Amino acid sequence: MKREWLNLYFVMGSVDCNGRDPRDVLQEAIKGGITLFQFREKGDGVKVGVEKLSLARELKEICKSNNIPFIVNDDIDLALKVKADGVHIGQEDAPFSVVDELLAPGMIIGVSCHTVEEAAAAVNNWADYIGVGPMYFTDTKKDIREVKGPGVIKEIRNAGLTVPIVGIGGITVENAAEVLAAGADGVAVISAISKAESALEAAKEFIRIHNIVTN
Ligand code: TZP
Ligand code: MG
Repeated sequence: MKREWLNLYFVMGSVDCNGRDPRDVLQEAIKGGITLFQFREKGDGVKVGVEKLSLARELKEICKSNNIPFIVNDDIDLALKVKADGVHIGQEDAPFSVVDELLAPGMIIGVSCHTVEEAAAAVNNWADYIGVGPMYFTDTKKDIREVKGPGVIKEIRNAGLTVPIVGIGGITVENAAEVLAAGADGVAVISAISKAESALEAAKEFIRIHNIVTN
């Protein structure tokens, strides 16, 4: 996987879009410059079964026709069915070795990490990238861990780990620069794009910030 794919990682499911059609929100976000997409169908009122599968297929097609890699959160079966480019797993999900076994060769594996120890373990297991958070408080995920801020990314970098990293959790255009300055390759956001008045403008602004901080 390319590190630049993490520049602006948009994560979203049908319940994150303030009632808007997720396909439209994704199209807009792509026009705004997102570099990676994760289908994360979590929370109250989510789609299940064939409805989830068909939404995943449609979002995958939108990504494919725009050359945006498509990642599925947790659901390995679904990832294989829609021929996703990869999966993202949490510390509580299936163990890495099990996931790796099930995936097609070359599929990306991203792992959520909250500490230097978890990051080191993910690297030892050949995670392609890690998501570190929550950076800030967020209402989007109900079972979040303790908020540690961008400092934990600094700790991971100071420990010598060069693994591709995205910060996640409560990231907005106001605080994204801090996360990047701490050593993240990019930011992963849900609501700051999915619930923005214009997903396109929001994504553009994140890219502008990324360019300022990393150039
Ligand atoms: N993992 C840690 S925090 C979080 C996830 C999936 C939610 C991020 O959502 P938002 O709206 O960008 O804060
Ligand atoms: Mg998970």
